[in-house]
Amino acid sequence: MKIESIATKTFTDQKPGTSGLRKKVTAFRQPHYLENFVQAVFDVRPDLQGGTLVLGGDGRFYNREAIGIILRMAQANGVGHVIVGQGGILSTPAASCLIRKYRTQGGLILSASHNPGGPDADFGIKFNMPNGGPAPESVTEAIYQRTLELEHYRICPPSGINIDHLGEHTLEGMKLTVVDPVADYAELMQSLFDFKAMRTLLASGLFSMRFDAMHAVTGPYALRILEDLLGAPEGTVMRAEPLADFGGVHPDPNLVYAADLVAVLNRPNGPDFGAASDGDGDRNMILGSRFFVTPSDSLAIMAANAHLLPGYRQGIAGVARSMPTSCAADRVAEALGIACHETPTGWKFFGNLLDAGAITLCGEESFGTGSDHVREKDGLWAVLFWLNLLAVRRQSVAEIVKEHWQRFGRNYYTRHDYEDVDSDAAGDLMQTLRARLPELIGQSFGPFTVTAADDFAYTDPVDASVSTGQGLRILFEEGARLIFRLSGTGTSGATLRLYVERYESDPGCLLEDPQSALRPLLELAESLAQIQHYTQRSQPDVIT
Ligand code: VG1
Ligand code: CO
Repeated sequence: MKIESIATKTFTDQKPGTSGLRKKVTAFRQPHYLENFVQAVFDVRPDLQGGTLVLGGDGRFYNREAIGIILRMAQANGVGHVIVGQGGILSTPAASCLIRKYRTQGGLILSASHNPGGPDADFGIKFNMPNGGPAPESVTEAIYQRTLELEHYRICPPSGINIDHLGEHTLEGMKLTVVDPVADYAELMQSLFDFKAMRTLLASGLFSMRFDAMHAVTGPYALRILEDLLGAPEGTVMRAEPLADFGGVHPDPNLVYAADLVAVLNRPNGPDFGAASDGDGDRNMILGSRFFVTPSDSLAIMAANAHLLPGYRQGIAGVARSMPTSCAADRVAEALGIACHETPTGWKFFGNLLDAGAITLCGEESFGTGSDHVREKDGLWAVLFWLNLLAVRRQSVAEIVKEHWQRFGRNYYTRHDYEDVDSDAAGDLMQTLRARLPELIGQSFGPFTVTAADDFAYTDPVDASVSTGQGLRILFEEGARLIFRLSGTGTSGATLRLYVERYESDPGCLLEDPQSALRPLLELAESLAQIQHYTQRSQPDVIT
């Protein structure tokens, strides 16, 4: 077998962020850039030699080219077997499913998730562990350190293999299996949810739904599961065809970027249930007729209702949420007598808790929910969870949420994003606020008294690893919170995220608009952090 050892140069910017390495396509296309990162992965994961690697991505621009390069490098690095999704397609949760099901040594997932795609937009790559989950910080750090010292990478000449052809291929020294990207995932979903009940609901004539795949990876998954297996009428899945540039839109399922879907759900006599997923299929947005379910509430409602669904009938062991996610799930956990863990932002922090059986469900405010069925957040899983719940409870989405608030109280919640802000200015804002935190404790601002203020740090209860600098928290009496964080997934400038929460238990005050219910806290955030001054913006770019 011909293996070339290519002399390379070092790039100093290959430190993975919240979810892998994300850069502009133009950065990835620099000579040796992708290759260096991939070689670093092979170097720090020696068990891939002779082992099996899962490979796929969300179909965005550069996906195919990158897969071609990675296959040649896998061959040169002695990987025994690669399982690749047909056409190079795998949603992030489907990749996690394959890694686990076939007991592989890990996977490489190509995606920049909800970031736009195309020649001038974003690309990304991340390594997932044998448990199917994103590599923990210790491993991403080792990969990064390796990129700083690497001098050569190994690659084989192109093999001419066609990844559109399903089945087994043999390359020199390596087996390659091209799999249907949907089949194993669809089978897993059928083991968790009551497909018969959902089919009956969809055939009842009393219910309709719409799913927006946003021209991203979930199109083929949603068509197969919702339209073929569950019998939803043709057209239920909109924007179903994956496109390399997602049709020019942000494949991010929120009220701003999925405005078309929102408009459909707001129509008189529109569908009863609406949902969308992101570029790589791990996020979800849940809508009812003229009704939006905040992701933090979605997690809490899932926890409170999981026992009604086949895959979770035995009850849930515990829940976890990322720190900025609202505390709605905590109240459910308390009522159920189970633990609620608070982790830093990013799915990689849930892995140990899931592996240890400490939690069954977990979620983030950023439109991510999931369970122990895989080790990634899972968009379509969340949609099926809700659909199954609607079939069991025979109530509307809004009724289920409002009943939940009546029982547990409501955690009013919003996130304001200031995108592509000057990096130094964003850093200054954070640094200035961080320095002020100690003096805030005990102070009152109108009705809000600060009980704690810190820079969030997390000690993993399973392996005792410590992660610091995970976001500035200002906590007030009676469950109000302000959180400031800088994004770790952006590719230009800095993105400041402000998360605002307030708990309300008065049954007469549960139906306000979150922006007005949170107005006093938003004003307090501005006065404490001088957001307008630092960002030079009078308003956030995105409100969710
Ligand atoms: C964002 C979200 C975070 C999520 C991450 C990856 O990170 O806030 O909750 O886990 O994206 O999601 P950040 O660092 O930009 O705030 V995805 O769908 O991009 O894999
Ligand atoms: Co995603």
